[in-house]
Amino acid sequence: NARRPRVFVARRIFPEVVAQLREHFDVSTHDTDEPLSRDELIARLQGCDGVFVAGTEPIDATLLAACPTLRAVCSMAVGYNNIDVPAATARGVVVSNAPGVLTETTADFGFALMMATARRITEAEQYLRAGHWKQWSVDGMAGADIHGSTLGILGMGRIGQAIARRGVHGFGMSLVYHNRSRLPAEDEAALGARYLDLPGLLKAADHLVIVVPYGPTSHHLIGAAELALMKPSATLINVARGGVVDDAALAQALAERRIAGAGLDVFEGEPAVHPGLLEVPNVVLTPHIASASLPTRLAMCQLAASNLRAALTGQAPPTALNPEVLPLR
Ligand code: 8YV
Repeated sequence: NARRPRVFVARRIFPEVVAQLREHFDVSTHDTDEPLSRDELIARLQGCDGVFVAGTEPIDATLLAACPTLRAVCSMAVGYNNIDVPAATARGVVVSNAPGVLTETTADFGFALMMATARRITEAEQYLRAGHWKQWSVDGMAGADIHGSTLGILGMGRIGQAIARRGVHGFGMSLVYHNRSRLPAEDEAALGARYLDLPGLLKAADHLVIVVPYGPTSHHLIGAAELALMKPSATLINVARGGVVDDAALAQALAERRIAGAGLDVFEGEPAVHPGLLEVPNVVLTPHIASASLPTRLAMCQLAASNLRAALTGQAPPTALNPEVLPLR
């Protein structure tokens, strides 16, 4: 006799995942890629028990207060800086993210960006397409080596470690890293990883890959002062979040060749991109697609859907961020 829980899917996702949700819930969907405004989202959430989001919808205290029936916020992203988890916890709303399923795919892409940046693949293709390739040149489009160089990882979580494994085992790179906490000694030993403070990491890395979560403590973690510590031959790769890097300072450092290049999948204020980054040649720019292999995007959706199912049927969601709220219900 109990009514089926109501779920709103706030992004266009794979139809088979919506179909799975419909087996358990009354589902309404937003079917275009145009993001909903905050007011539209609040309107669509009235009377809903759960919401499926990506890493983009701002789920803050005001929105939660305006949607009092909401009991579960399930995101298909691993990063959850768009969700105010303490505010959700205070209201008894369970929140989940989607860790694990995108680790290897995102690490593949981080590595691809690093290689494209070091070897100037985008710049070289543009040169070719523009018809500038008329002869061979001894230093034409010559870049930096990956193999045998020093890989610097800022943020040694799941994705950071997956990138580190590729670098060490696949490319014979030596590994330096900085993280809130050190890896266990056996993990450091397995990777030959050297822990450094942030300035030490910036000075040592030939290729710096940023994989830290975004939040108040990582906002503009890399700005002009930090970029100034890097080698002029170094590259910087960001597959974490826009805002961790000060894009204006980075554009300037690239323009002045204070570092050799950057590979960026994420931007402050995306989908807008700092105009200075669009002007410099020594940067590889991609539209936030590090997790975008089809199997991985499907797995991310399915994990978010599993979390919703569990949260709204009284089971433990596989990847809840605040499972402590559940016994309260
Ligand atoms: C998502 C991401 O594509 O998981 C994350 O944190 O940034 C990406 O994998 C994006 O957030 C949309 O869900």
